[in-house]
Amino acid sequence: METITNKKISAEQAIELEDKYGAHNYHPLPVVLERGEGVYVWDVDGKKYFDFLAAYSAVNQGHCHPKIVSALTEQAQKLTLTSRAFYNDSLGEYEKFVTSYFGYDKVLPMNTGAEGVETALKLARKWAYEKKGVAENEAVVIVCKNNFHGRTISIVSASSDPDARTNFGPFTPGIVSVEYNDAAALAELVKNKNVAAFLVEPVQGEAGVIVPDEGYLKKCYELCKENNVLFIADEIQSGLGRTGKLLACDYDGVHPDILILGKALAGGVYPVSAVLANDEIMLCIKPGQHGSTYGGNPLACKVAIAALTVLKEEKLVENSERLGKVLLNELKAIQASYPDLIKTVRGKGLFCAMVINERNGKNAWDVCIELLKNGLLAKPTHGDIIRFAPPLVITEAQLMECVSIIRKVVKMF
Ligand code: IF1
Repeated sequence: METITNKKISAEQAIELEDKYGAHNYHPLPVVLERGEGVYVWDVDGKKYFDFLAAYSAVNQGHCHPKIVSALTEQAQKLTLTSRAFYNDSLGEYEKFVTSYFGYDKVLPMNTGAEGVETALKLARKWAYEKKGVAENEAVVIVCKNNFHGRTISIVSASSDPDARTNFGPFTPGIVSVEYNDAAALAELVKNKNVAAFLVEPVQGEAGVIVPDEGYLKKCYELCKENNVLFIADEIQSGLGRTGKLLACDYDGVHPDILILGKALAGGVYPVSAVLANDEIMLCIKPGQHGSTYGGNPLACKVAIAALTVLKEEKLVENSERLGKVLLNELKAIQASYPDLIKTVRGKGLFCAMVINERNGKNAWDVCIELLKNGLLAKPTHGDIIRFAPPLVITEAQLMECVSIIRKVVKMF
């Protein structure tokens, strides 16, 4: 096999290399990308696509946003990583910026979303033992059925998805499931004095953009307050403008006790996650009790400040709210024209999903292949659901172009 220098690689070569040398833990759509800008990505043959997945809501600010990229490249010439063994000139500035941006006393900086979720779980347990007085090793965390919070063993211990759990046991104890969007069921479970926290996605992403009833989050938050249980919101995918509000919790006016962010916190340029909480909770973790080599590194700090600044300066939350309504209405109109192919559509802001009726052997994957051929990238989840979540920088004209592609493809089926 010839060595791959800077010679252009063909799509087939790229796929072959991944197949031969990479773990087979994904089944990607047959497209090999080499460039991204705003709502667009290009494959190695120069074909242009609308990216309607936005890297699972990590590129809300659009691909390779110049302001975020330059924050990265500028800092990369100065100081990339000190570890937390020493102070540096970037972390404190970022911590002040992000805590005032979301209204919390403190932030614990991590890298991936899963690390953020794990950190939140450790924080909640610590608080339960040291503040709530739960007996040692008795703390319970309540999670929702059909959740997705990441891929670590403790997180998949909380999953109800066989693909996520099978043959990854034994599982972490102290985790109880509750039906999503069912505050009455939660009311029963939070009476247990050993409950430390309730962990919830304000909109369930992987489950297929499941938007709970209005008031559900508020009711859950109140139940948590009444029972001295921490309300933890995993806004890694639903946050940062995706649903048309800065946080999806904002629809119910809920300020989570612990807020977990990731993905678009760094605009797809670098892995950055964050756990935010007030002192009463955050200071339960003492020096040496938790950390990470890269957590809060100078690169991450500068990139995150730029990503959050872009979100505000370019009014991406407002754009998501306005165009999300347009997208959902257009998808509803398409569904009404093709009810036998499309079971339902749903969404909040630029976070939408279409549920396909599998028929004559055609499923969501086949629809996504046709969308790809027509210049729009979207990925099916759980077999019959197609998620439509473009970068929040999309314009109305671009959105309408995408709607016509979706309509054209649906018509073909
Ligand atoms: C994959 C989807 C999956 C998340 C929420 C935590 C995490 C995620 C709400 C963990 C990550 C990613 C992971 C990626 C595909 C994508 C995903 F939901 F977005 F579609 F898998 F379910 N909380 N979601 O959505 O964050 O550790 O990945 O940074 O694993 O295939 P991470």
